[in-house]
Amino acid sequence: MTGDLFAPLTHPEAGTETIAPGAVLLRGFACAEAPALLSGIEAVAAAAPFRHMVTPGGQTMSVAMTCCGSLGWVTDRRGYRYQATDPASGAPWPSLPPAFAAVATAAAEAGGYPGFAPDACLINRYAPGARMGLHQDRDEQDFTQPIVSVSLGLPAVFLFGGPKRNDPARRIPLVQGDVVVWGGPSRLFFHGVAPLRAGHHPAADPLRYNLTFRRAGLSCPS
Ligand code: MD3
Ligand code: FE
Repeated sequence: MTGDLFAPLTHPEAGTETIAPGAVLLRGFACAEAPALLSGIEAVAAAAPFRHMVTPGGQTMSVAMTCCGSLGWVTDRRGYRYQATDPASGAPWPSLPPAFAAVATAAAEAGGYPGFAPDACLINRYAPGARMGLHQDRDEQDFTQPIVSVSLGLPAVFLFGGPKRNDPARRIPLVQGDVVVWGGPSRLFFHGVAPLRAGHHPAADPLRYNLTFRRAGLSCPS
């Protein structure tokens, strides 16, 4: 009964917006799954705690990160890479919580990329003031595979540039439940996140989380 009343608000296609060639914004796509996703983050962080990693240039990142899946993204003085184990413990990364893969695959399909099977999920945690400078995601092996991002907790302003670092960046506000599927020509576009503004959020006070689902290795390893 109430499900029927609210169906139009949660219907995936209702909020589908193409923001660049191959990039699709699904407003509110993961709203219903937010509690399960936040529980999943807690479970992952219990086994692989959030940490502030160091860039090859020696800067400590303001965003705290952890990973799950068969591969995790890491950075240290030696460079950026994916690896199967958590450098903090030497243990394999926790597996993807069940709710994670389901949302990523469904969102990718809604965005026009059926059959997406992520092998890595990077979990970013932003406290007020944390930011992510403009960068490309190019440590994955197959750029024909999209990246799916899910925003949780406090709102943020996403910076979305173009194929060149100097291309002007659009500012796109993202709130809890918003999902973006980045594929096709936009897959290698520069992007970042403006410094998080302080605020309160009932589900994640005072933090923002972002899940990025990736296919880091080859889809059909030979
Ligand atoms: C556009 N994270 O972890 S997700 C990252 O909100 C990262 O934490 C940001 O950038 C965050 O690498 C933004 C959105 C995103 C992810 C991958 C992209 C946008 C992208 C790849 C290509 C183009
Ligand atoms: Fe990125």
